[in-house]
Amino acid sequence: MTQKYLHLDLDMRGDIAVIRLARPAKRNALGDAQVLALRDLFENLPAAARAAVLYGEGEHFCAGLDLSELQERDASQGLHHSRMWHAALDRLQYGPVPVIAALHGAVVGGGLELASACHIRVADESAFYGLPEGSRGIFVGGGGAVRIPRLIGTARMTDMMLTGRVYSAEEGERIGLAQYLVPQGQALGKALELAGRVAQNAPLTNYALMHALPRIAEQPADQGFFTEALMAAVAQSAPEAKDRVKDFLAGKAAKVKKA
Ligand code: 1HE
Repeated sequence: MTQKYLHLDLDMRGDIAVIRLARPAKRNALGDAQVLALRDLFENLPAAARAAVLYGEGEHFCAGLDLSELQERDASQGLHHSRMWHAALDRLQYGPVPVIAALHGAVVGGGLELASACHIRVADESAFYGLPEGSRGIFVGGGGAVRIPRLIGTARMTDMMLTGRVYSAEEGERIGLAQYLVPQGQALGKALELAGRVAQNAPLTNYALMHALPRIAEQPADQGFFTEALMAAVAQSAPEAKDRVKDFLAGKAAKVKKA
């Protein structure tokens, strides 16, 4: 089943929602209509979805904001435009299922902001990361100022924007922009493999990782420990958790193996 949005499509492969940025002629640049389509798509993911994969058609993941739409905007429109991006990427990050980004080619500007809102990033060797906003006389507006320093630190983001520094795929994996680095052409396959594994987790575990963990990580330690205890109590009380633990004790579940 494929659902078409503007320059965006959604294909259910079993319980994995595979989402494609589909505007290769413009390097998957995101205009307002696509940002709203992304918001709608994540608000209306099919109930059968247990995990999602996001990738870009063509040579690049995403060239960021559609610069052709930027020209005539005043300050108030700019504010609302940024808040629209926030709303859309918030739906993705705090949606119903974990999202795994498969990255290749340009992951720049708003493209990096989009990737940063995903829960796991898999990059192939062709990927490169930049924040050209600095040299275009603008600032990030899609949540990058919040999410990117949490991945790589404020100093590295400042350097990227001040100097136009571009990180390679290898560097990106080393500094924390992507958790996985794979040979060219293999990012989508790896992302689908990981999504298959994520989809087998207890739904409440995935929920806790998406919705509780980032909030706990931002809390003062004392409050964080308390929220963690509440989340742990809720998760372990689910019948599915009890069954999974029983299976392990009965020798029926996989052991943790050396990497
Ligand atoms: C675009 C865009 C775009 C390409 N908006 N049209 N992002 C940027 O500053 C990145 C700008 N793009 C690039 O640096 C390069 O295009 C790429 C490195 C991504 C790809 O290079 P390449 O050689 O494969 O493609 P190209 O020939 O540069 O572009 C192909 C077409 O896509 C061309 O249009 P055409 O009609 O001449 O064929 C380009 O104009 C078009 N194109 N990128 C509009 N971004 C929430 S705030 C976020 C703020 C930002 O994201 S600012 C950073 C914007």
